[in-house]
Amino acid sequence: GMTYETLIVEQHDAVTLVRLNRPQALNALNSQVLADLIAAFAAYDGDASQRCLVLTGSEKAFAAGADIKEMSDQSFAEMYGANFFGGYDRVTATRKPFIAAVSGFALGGGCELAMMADFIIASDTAKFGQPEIKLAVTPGMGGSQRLVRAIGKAKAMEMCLTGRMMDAAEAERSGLVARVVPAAELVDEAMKTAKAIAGMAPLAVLAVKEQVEAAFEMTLSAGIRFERRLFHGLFGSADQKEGMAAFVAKRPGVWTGT
Ligand code: CO8
Repeated sequence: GMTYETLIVEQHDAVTLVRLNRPQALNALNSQVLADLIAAFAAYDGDASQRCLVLTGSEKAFAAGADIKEMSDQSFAEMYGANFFGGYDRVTATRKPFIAAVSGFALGGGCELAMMADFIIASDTAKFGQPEIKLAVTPGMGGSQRLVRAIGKAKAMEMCLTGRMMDAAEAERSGLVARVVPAAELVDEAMKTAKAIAGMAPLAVLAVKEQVEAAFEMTLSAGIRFERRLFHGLFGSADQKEGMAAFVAKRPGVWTGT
């Protein structure tokens, strides 16, 4: 497999496990991390044997934000000219599912990276926050948009204006995370969930992801029409015939991805 400077990437059957690995900087996201993530996600997307991806950090930190030391001296011309961190659009462009498994700090860009995932599973030690305001800047990797959609205006605005952290219990209550599990079980639980998704019919998995994402981009009536058309379209797949026949025969379905 490929090796990366800032990531540890493993394939476990049909699941890719990606660990952020800059422990000396609490996994702060610098340009090398972004380059490595782009490459790892492109490899995942292009490998038909891989059906779900788990992105995690360490027990202490998922990621403590964009790398402040790398950004601090940059000018407007450098940031805007290079479209600094615009490359995260290539991470979110993957059509296949991706789960963030978050333990410890998920701050600033770390919280924003977690929110790029299809959903977040958190350990009971997870702490989410958008502390950029304390550095006299703002969220810059989608936080002001995705946090509002995830937890609503009141909590999102409060978090971005004060920089306060939200613990795992509040994150679950607020809808930011799908589930909270004990820290020691986080990666196992996320991998188990990923394996379950990886065992579903691949075309249906792609379609579900497109449908749910459409809910954030479309009007309700357009989104419902889009959903229905994808549903109709799956009746052109062999796996739909197999899935429904298997149900009637009371046996597990066997998918071909066609
Ligand atoms: N960037 C660079 N280095 C960092 C970062 C970071 N975000 N976070 C931690 N580190 C480094 C520390 O500098 C320290 O390094 P050293 O040992 O060389 O001094 C090492 O990691 C360990 O950190 P601490 O000693 O601070 O560990 P503590 O346990 O005392 O504190 C905290 C942990 C509370 C997480 C603390 O490290 C902290 O507050 N970190 C910064 C959090 C933050 O402000 N994050 C937001 C950054 S800005 C951002 O993410 C913008 C995103 C949008 C960019 C998009 C551009 C378009």
